[in-house]
Amino acid sequence: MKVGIFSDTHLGFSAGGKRSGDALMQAKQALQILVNERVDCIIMAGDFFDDGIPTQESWHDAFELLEIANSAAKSGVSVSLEKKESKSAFDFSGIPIIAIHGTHEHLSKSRKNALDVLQKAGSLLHVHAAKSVVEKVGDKVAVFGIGGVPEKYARDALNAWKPIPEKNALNVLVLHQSFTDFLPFDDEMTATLALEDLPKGFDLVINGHLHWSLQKQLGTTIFLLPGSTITTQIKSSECLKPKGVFILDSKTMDLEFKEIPEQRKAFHAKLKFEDARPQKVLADVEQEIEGFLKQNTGKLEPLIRVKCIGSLEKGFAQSDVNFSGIEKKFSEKALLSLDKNFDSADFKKTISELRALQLEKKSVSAMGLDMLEKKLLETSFGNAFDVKRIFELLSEGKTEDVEQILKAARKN
Ligand SMILES: [Mn+2]
Repeated sequence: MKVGIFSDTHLGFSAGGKRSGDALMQAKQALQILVNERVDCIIMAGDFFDDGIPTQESWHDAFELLEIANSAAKSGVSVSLEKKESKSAFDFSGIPIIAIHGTHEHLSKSRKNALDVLQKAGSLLHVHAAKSVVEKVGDKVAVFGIGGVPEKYARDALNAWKPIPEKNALNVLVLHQSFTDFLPFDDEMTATLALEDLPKGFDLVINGHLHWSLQKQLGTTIFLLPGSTITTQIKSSECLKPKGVFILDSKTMDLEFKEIPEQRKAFHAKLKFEDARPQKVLADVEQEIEGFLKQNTGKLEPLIRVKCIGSLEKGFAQSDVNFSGIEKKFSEKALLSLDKNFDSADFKKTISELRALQLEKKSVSAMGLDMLEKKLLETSFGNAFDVKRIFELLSEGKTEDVEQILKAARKN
């Protein structure tokens, strides 16, 4: 069997911004590659949408995208979904897509998430803490999926589920989390899972969430990060390889990478200065941008991120480095993201300040949820109920529902 793999399409990303069309444009090419390669089934590893509650426009994008697989010629496989004791056949048109939700689509247990809606529409199969078996004469692939959850619950969620590989099948585990092995520093708040925590006996483990692509052999298991189909944050790890899809041959276990033909290239540089004058910084940044523009082979204006660190000559402050001239000069040629973070005697960044900056990158709702969780831990409620649900209800103004949940929690 040929299994197509893609992840993190982030439909709706940068809505209204300069890159508003990128997510759909690149995802359509990704899916088209898999259809052209006549894969038998397709696995999607989460973050199909950029938002947990997609906009009308994002739904439109989703159906436009999925139609590519849904209207393709049938591959002749049968697909079933097994969750706990129940087993049902998935009635699909075209080439079946087996998907998990990502951290972006994650909602509290009591709610239907965006992928549940797509499954109801027959567009894909949403597998969460469940197994889907794909069969074609003499060939069987068992896909075990678990959707993305907040990192601090990831380890517990995986341990509670305990997927057991099938005999006489190719066993694939699909998840959507961070792994401590891939973090630049040890930070318990951003990942609880390590590669060694992965359940054993799987032939292939596919992990979404991390947007760069990587393939790693773990004993008899192939660990694959398919990477996203779009660059959301311009990180150095993401700029090294182009975006694309993977195709697995279930017989030979060969994994082939296919690049998305028309994609917005991303470049990243970190320039380090020592006692430099602002003029020198600006000249170097400009030279770096020129170099990247020469390297850009794509038709689209590239994403270029340049970060300047180090120190400025005595008497100069960070505010003396003004990028506005450069931004104007290249405004038609590239999407620039220029950043400066110089050390200076009167403005030394402490670790805690950096952490605070990192926190600021979180969405307002994520920060709000964190605060609510912290406050609740200080009360007698502790973690007696689903905080995310409470937060959602509070933000929708449904205080009466919140009161009821709190009353019920007090009884327990
Ligand atoms: Mn993602």
